[in-house]
Amino acid sequence: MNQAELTEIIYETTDRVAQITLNRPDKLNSLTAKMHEEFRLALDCIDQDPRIQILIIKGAGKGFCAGQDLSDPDLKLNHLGETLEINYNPLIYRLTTMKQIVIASVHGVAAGAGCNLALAADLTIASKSASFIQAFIKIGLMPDAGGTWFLPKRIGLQKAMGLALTGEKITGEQADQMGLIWKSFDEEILISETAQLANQLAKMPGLALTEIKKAMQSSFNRTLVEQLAVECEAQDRLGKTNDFHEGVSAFLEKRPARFNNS
Ligand code: LHQ
Repeated sequence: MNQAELTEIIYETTDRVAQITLNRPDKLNSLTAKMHEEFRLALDCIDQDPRIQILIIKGAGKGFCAGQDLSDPDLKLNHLGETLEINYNPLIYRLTTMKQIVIASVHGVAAGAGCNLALAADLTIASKSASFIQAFIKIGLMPDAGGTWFLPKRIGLQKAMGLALTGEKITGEQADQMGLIWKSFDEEILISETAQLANQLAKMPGLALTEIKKAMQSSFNRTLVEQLAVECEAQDRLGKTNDFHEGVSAFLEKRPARFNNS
């Protein structure tokens, strides 16, 4: 992909970590059809780059993302389902099923579909002062982009209903305490904590990270017996990897493991 083609996101890679920055700071990084198109191009690049193990998603400027750009001329107001089908649903599905671990790093506002984009990550981290808002009800809509799926599963039906029905804002610190996100940090250290988490995961055995993601993300539609069988098959695959043998050898030899994703 030619970086010059990108005007609404920034795509960067360093070693095993890719980063997508939503880049319309004047409009609180609200999502346009063009931004979705660029997002897809960046995800295609990640698919084609076997080195990438971690994806960070963040926002430029003062916030993460204010959801759909309500003034985007490409948005067909009488056909919202079409926009969801073409842009949002494939994006959310792709993030939750891609083999890389996705980290959303949220500062400032995450509202509407922007909030649910952040929740679609495998790990969502935020500044304590960030705002998570299911803003949809204020404009006569309901949560989309996976909101009605993520919220009850993470925080239970009552809190999910409360957030969706009232559109009440919660801070990053409250989201952390409710179990909506992984962790919250003081704003000054969010960037360094994001990098630290990404680098920590980038050094881990990638095949195992992917098996964890696949098993967890798909667990909700299975019984315990079915899930035990999924674990059995996946663990059997992992037991045959070089990384498992390296992990055990390193443990027995009391040295750090050197994983190579094979
Ligand atoms: C925006 C937006 C925005 C355009 C701030 N659009 N300009 C998906 C697909 C298909 C169908 C429909 O639904 C969906 C789901 C959705 O996501 S629907 C949209 C859900 N989002 C919202 O309703 C949030 C709307 N924004 C707000 O309520 C406020 O901007 C929040 C509370 C997010 C932030 O407030 P402030 O910090 O006071 O910032 P601001 O309002 O001054 O915004 C800064 C600028 O960004 C401003 O532009 P301007 O040119 O006036 O300086 C806003 O107009 C613009 N902006 N959100 N969603």
